[in-house]
Amino acid sequence: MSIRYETNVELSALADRILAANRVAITTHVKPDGDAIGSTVALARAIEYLGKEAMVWYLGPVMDVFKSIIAPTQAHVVAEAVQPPDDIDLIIITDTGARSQLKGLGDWLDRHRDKVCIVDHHIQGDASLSDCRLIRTGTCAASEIVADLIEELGVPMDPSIAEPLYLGIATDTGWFRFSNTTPSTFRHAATLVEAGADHATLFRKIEQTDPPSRLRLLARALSSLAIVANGRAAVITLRKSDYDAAGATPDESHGFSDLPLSVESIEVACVIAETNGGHVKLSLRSKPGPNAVDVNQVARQFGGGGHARASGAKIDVSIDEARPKVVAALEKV
Ligand SMILES: [Mn+2]
Repeated sequence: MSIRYETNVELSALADRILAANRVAITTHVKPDGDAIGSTVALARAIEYLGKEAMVWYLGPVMDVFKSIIAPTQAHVVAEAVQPPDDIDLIIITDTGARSQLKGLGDWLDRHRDKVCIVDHHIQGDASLSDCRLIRTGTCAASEIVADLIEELGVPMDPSIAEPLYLGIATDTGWFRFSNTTPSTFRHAATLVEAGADHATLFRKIEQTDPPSRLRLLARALSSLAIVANGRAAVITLRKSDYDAAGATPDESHGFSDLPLSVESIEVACVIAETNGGHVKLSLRSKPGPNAVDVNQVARQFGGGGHARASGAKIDVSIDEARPKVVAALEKV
């Protein structure tokens, strides 16, 4: 019988586990985002304040923009030859409870299962990872739960803890625009700004760091824009030659698929990008609402998938073959 992925501990019980430990390892999901970085770094600093040892372990590359947030806290990146130690008292996983997001640590987590606690805000996860789960699906970010945990621990909120927590809350809510933004989100944000989180500097550090090549690539992307399906769909085409001319790497077109949605009539947008291997990558986005297009269904037609509002696919044809097929699929939905 499988156990449901539900909360089963109180904040105070998790705080007691931390207070009883001396060496605490903290980890989070692969390719850590702002919430993953913010919740782990803040928790590590709070645990160090209590005179205990805290170590942070990340899976996959840490984006450069986060490095100044993490320093001076020591963070390790898991690799074949770099594994977390076994002599620890407690392991805290934040912002996920899914094995698929923790590949590379599975054996270590299972070996220490009775020491593992989860702090998460996602609906789905694997309860088999831990019997100590603090899951609040109504919170906007794991960082919001960690803020409460730090208060419960009696650690004063100083700028070095407030800043990463604010980062987690701000990035998971799209800087307070997404529907997961609640009155509690604003209350936490206010507390963190009062404690010294410099929100304007953080925004600049995280959101205004593009290289010029990305803007040059955007110019080429927008000049390829085609509006189809009676003005309801947009298609952007990016060829290998566009990346080369802009001097941009493949990941620099990240987020372009959201841009056409700023047009009132456009319900669905797709970026068709030629990859280095000669394949074609589709990124699909749609707006919420009564006539929302399920882009997961569209991506599935091309062997991909994802979510109803955001999904993607990789296809093994040339970009000139792919484009009319994508346009036809969008015309249909
Ligand atoms: Mn999160």
